[in-house]
Amino acid sequence: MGLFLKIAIVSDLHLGYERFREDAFKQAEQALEMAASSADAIIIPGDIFDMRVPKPDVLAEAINLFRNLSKKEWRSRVETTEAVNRNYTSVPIIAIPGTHERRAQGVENPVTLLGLAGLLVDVSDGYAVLQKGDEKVMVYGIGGVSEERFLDTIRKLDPKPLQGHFSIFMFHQSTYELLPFSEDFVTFDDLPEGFDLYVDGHIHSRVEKKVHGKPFLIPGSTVLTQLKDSEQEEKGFYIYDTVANTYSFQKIKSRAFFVVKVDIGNKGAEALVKEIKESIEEALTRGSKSPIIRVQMSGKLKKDARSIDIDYQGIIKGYEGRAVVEIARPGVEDIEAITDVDALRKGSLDNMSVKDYGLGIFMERLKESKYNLDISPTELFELLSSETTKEKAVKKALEELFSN
Ligand SMILES: [Mn+2]
Repeated sequence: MGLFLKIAIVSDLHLGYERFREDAFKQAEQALEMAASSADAIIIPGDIFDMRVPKPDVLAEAINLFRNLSKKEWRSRVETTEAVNRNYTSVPIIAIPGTHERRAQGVENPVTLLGLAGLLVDVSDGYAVLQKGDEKVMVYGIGGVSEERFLDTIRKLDPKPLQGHFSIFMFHQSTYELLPFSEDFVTFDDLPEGFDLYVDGHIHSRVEKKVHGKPFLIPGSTVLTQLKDSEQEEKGFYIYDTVANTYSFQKIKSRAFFVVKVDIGNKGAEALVKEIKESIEEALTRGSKSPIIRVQMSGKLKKDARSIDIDYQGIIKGYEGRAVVEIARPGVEDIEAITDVDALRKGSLDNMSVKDYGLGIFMERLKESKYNLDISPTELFELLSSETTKEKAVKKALEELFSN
């Protein structure tokens, strides 16, 4: 009959990501176009955009991308929706906002805008039903919320599968099994029961697990963002066959990323520079076009050698056009490195985003100062980080804090 439904799961596109803006766009475009030509529908568990308030040119990029997809001859269509926002299309592209798009409550986010424009279906806090012939698929979505509110949100919404439908539960959060360092994270058991497939975003590397005996999939991001060891794997997306209950990972052409380790081990400045260059040259022989190479150093220089004598910027510049080089020095405050070290200290995997790390520090400090106010710390964090100028953010937060 050929009526099986193939669902592509594409996540964390991070359009507008400043550092690798073109990679973000090209790799998102490639993943979505491949998905559109090989699947009957696309679901996106969050972080289409890298920021809550994308600039008009980033919005234009996204609009063009999704408009092209919506013109395709789709073999399935969205028949019904029951979500917070109204639906304006039958094109089978279903999404939720993620943490990067998350804004203070009651403020529109950019994924909702794409939904309003009829370019995709925003299934926040509700569901959509896809149909192809007799085959029906239901997708229930909960957009990214602060971690400590997620369990309450599940309880309040009480998501249930639909009878006679292949039912998918889609969300964008951390889970305790994958990141065992915060009691705020839900466990697999907390997720609603009875769905045929669980799909999560947020984590930028690939995950395949089981929840309530059913597949749980995270495709990872389509663009490199955190430059961690775990991001050296190939990028791509999943295609899930809802009749055979099988899935496969489809790779995209993404910029290669290599982490090379250099032991400073009592070297002098000159010897260290030589070793850094050799390790970069070695990575360049692996045959990728303009890869990102992160040099991870450990150890100390020999006694009378000074780090200041090493022209790291000169080394980086020397590879321009051939590679994007990043040199992580020990002892230099590098947020990603701190995140890694901290996550390791807490015995977790290295999958935490910088934002979550920032939020973690914020919560800890508030706890130390015995914070006790009506507004939740994460709401406060959202308020403080939702404005582009510090003055406005502080003003807004103060208003919120002292309005009663
Ligand atoms: Mn993300």
